[in-house]
Formats: sequence, structure tokens, C-alpha cells
Amino acid sequence: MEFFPDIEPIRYEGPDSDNHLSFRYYDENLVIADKTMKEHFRFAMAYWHSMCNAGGDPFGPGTRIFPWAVSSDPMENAKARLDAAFEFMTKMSIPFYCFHDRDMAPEGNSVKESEKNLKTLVDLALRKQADTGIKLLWGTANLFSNPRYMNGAATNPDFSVVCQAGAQVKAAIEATVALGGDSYVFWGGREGYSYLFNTNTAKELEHMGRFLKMARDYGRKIGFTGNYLIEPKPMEPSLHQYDFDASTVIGFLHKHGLEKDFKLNIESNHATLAGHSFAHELRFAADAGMLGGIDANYGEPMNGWDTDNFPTNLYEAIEAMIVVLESGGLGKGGFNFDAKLRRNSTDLEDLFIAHIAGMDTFARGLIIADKLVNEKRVIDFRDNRYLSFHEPDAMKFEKGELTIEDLHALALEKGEPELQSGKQELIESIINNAI
Ligand code: XUL
Ligand code: CO
Repeated sequence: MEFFPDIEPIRYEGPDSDNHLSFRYYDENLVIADKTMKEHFRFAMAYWHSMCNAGGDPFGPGTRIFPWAVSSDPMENAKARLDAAFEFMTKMSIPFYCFHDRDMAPEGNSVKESEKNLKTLVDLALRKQADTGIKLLWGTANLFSNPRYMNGAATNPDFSVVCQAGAQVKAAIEATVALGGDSYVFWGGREGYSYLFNTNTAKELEHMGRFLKMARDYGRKIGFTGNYLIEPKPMEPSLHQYDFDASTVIGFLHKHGLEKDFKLNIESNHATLAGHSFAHELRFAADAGMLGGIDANYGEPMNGWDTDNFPTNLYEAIEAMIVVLESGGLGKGGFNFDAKLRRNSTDLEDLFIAHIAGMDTFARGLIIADKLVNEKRVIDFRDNRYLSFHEPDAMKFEKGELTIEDLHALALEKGEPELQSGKQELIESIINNAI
């Protein structure tokens, strides 16, 4: 069955096209900075938002009628959903997808039944991948929806819940390996606390480190060679999440000896929830050598919630792409649209329009960022601020060959420094003028 019969494959038609079902800027074969756009982005569809989210919110039910969710048998729906997902990605020329175990296959009444359901869908997905050439960017386990996880999964005070989480992660890693996924993601929505005074945070963090080591070792044992990714988020659904932001996660990974196997999956809206910009989180992950992927979306600046809008903010995309280009790209990672349609976007074509808008935004961001990186003005301004560290004494400082007494002596010798302008407004205007 065809689920989007009225929609033709989406093609690049250039900026002057008036066809709202075409790409204006995303030209997958266009080479920029030595790679095609397709290779730069490795765009992925998020199974949960695009195929499962009918638009429900805490105040009302879903508004979208999915033609792939009309059976009373959840397994039949799961199979139809898979067909719809691959039809959608094929028509969009989206080369990758990401999924939670429960997006792809319904949870059963037991661990065994859930595993069997997932295995059935993974076998079908493998065939779809072979037929279409579409690949798995990453898999993950949903350790946040089932009520058993209300107090956490790996960090639950009840060990029997930790065991359930372990069983689920084991099966989700197996599914990811079977489907050839490039990464495996941990997002700890319930790994945190809602009340500090009923929670042993030190113990829970130790448990989280232990659990991640077990998951890593199992994946390596069954042949997973990709990256494990932690997706930082400061809150929601928990009041406080342990994976608060990039810096917190980087410190945690080093403390637990996980820094060689794990990288970070940075999500724009999670960055802003943590009080940072998207570019800040990308930069801190990249500086640590741990930028492993991106969940591309955009948060409403007016309320700060995790609204998961499709990314249409060009300025944010430019800043992100400057960091991505400067750090040499995402390697095995990609740009996953962890973004949902608004509740009142109810036409089937809206899913296409939203993804086109996101891909075009990042494509433009890449073109402009590449221009800025090449003309080097912005980068030179930054680098030139540190020219004084080319002086012999400063080089000794960087190598750890000076003491604080030496700094004291040099302060006396050098006298009062001249003020050096940071030139922020100039750099902001250079970026604006490149658009
Ligand atoms: C939630 C979120 C998740 C992760 C995967 O805010 O971003 O969907 O990306 O579990
Ligand atoms: Co996400």
C-alpha cells in the first residue's frame, strides 16, 4: 500500500522554485568543503515524531490521522508504519533513520514477547533497508514511557527495574547491530530526580556509570564498532536530569572511564533548556573530541520548553555549521530531525514540508558557514586575540614551565596591559552580511 500517493519524490529545484514540495537549497550532490551535502548532513528521520506522534499534548488527544495506524492489532500497525516510514524517507531522499525499540515494535506482555515483536520488525526493516539503501543512524531503548521507569531506569532505587532496563537495552543494542546502526544512543529522561530529599544522587550516578559500562561491553562483545552517544538534557520529564549538559556529561564520562567509547548527541532544544546556545553545546562537545551527532530541532524562545519545532532558524543553523565545519564534521554521526509537527499541522504533506524546511535551513547554514570559514575573517579575529601566547614566556606558561612567582615577576616587568577590544559587534555584522 502507498501511504503518500499524492506526493512525488522531492527534488532539488533551486531557490527560485515556487513548488513548496521541492528543495531550494538542499542539493544532495552539491560539494561544499570537500564533501557532498548528503555526506555532510547524513540526515535522519526520527521514527517517534514522524511516524508515531499524532499530535497529542497534555490537554488533548492527537489530531493527525495516520493511515498506518488503523488496525486494532498493534503488530499490524507496526508493519504498516514501517512501510510508511520507508516510503516517506525514499520520497524525501532522507538516507538514515533513528528509532526507539518501542517506536518500531509494540511492547509485549513480557520481556520475551517484547523481544519477539522487535525481532519480527527488525527482520522486516532489514529487508526495507536492502531494498531502498536507507540506513540506520542510531537505535535506542525507550526507558521513559513505561510506568515502571517513573523513578528512573538504570538509576531506579528498585534493582528489579534496573534489570528490566538492562534487558531492554540488551535487545535494543542487538537490534541496532542487526540493522548496521552507526551509533547507539542513551537519553536519560527519567535518570535524574524530582525530589532531592528522597533520592541518593551519589548512588544513582554510580549505578548509571556501572550500567553504561555493562551496555558498552555487551555491544562490543556482539560486534558493535560504532559510537555510544549520550544525549544531554537538563530537565523534562525529570525536574533535574543527571546528563544536564555537554560539560556535565563529559566530566561524567571521564570519571567512569567511558570517554573512549562514548560521544555526545547534541540537541538544539536541550541546549537552550540548559541555558546555553546550540552552538555552545556543539563547541564544548567538539572541544572534548566528543561531538558524535546532532538532534536537529528548535525551541520556542518565548517559553523555553522542549517544543521540538522543526529547525527553521537560519542564524542558529549558521552558527552550528561553523562549529561543525571547524571541528571536521560528525564522522559516523548525522543530523536527526528530533522535531515534531505542530498539533494543528494536520495535512499529510505537512510532514514533507517540515522536513524540507529543516533540510533547506541547514543547507543554507552550511553554504553561509563555509563562506565565513573560508574568508577567515571571523576565525582570524578569534585566533588573533591569542597572538600574545606566541611569545616565549607565554609558551612556557602553556607548557607548565612557569610558576605563579614567575607571573608576578613578569607582571612587574610588563606593566599595565593595553585594553584589547573583543570586537563582538563587528563579528556579528560580518555573519549577518554573509547571509
Ligand atoms: C527527548 C529526546 C529523545 C531522544 C531519544 O527530549 O530528545 O527523543 O532523542 O530518546
Ligand atoms: Co533527541
